[in-house]
Amino acid sequence: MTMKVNRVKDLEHAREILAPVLARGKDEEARSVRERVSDIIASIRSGKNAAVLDWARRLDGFSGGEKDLELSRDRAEAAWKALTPPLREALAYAAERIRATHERARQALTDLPAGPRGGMRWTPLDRVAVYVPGGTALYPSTVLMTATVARVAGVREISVLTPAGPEGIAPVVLAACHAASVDRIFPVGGVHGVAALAFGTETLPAVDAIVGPGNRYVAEAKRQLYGTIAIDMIAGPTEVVIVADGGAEASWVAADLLAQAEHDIQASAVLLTDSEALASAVSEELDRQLATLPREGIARASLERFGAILVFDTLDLALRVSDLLAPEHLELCVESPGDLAARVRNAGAIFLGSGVPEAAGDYCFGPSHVLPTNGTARFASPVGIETFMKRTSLVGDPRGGEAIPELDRILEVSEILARAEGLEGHARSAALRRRATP
Ligand code: HSO
Ligand code: ZN
Repeated sequence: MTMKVNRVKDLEHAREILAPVLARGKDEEARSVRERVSDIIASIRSGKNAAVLDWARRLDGFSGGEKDLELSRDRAEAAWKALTPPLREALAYAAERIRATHERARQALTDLPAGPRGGMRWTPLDRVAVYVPGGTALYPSTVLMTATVARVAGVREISVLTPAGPEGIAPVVLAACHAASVDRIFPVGGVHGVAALAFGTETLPAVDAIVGPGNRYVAEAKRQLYGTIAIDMIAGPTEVVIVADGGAEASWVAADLLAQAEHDIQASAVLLTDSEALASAVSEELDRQLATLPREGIARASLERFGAILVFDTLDLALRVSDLLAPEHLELCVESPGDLAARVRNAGAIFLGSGVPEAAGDYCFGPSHVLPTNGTARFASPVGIETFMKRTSLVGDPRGGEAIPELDRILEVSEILARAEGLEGHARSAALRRRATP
């Protein structure tokens, strides 16, 4: 049996069993990754295009020259036209749903007009790059789940950055760039790609933000470059927690755990339930379904290290453990998911009820699939409209000082506090206005 069923009595016990999941991604290799990443960043900063090409050839098997560091949008359009109609329509459908969901979010993000108490205004970023990972799977869905959102936010120039081996970018990824109306496409990835777009080179423009998932090197590059650029988050390997009651369908639950585990050997899939019968049935189903899964090897390796099945006396305890893990995805396969969802504090995305699996959220339900991982849902949010926008504060009133009822007191308080801080220049600046105010 790939996954054994653990009967768990309390939070401490759950913590022990989940220790490998809780420690995931925080290992000793981190230091060597940091150093390697900072070396590559330094080389791109000084070497620009030549250094980008050098790393792309060495690490990705890139076969082009300097002029191939950017692909024309015609290539994306041609890839789009060459798709089979069902695939083309599926991408268009997904893009449209994602657009519509974020359009609603955009409308909900309102400015606070300037007035006597100040205001706040949202402005889109000017240039944004989205990172689309390479590796053993293709991620056209990630193009849609980032670039479409940036478009709705009003970003002027959206680039896609993705590693390209000797064959170049996969046609379906290029087609997704067309579906998301991406402006510029750069067939470079890795630390070298991220650094190139952070600093700018002869060919690649410096951007304001780099958004999207990547491997640990890419995540570390984003961490080191934060400040030169904005980033969405420092993403780790993907994960799911499923909270299920005795009424859940074991084959569905097992399928959802495998859908997560097949991503990556570092992925984590955890079932928390109050039903021993469901737990055993899921464990058996996992073996049955694994036998025919094309990515069986990856899924099995992930489950063996970062998979777990825990049975509790109550779903209440299950929810507390879920909050402790703060999962990227939380599926609530229970009878009344709304009630449980209301009690969840930490999760990137909550999937309400068995009918909508994470897979639907991954591809087309609406909200972005780029979510906080590795426990960061304690404090971080999914990619959304705000990722691609910034807020500007407005101080003062557009109608002038007379419209501000307490202006004299505001100036007086500023003066007093300035003197308390030993900043006479500030105090005088405020005092001058006081004298001028009738
Ligand atoms: N589950 C991944 C997203 C994805 N799944 C893309 C399939 N394609 C992280 O949320
Ligand atoms: Zn997925």
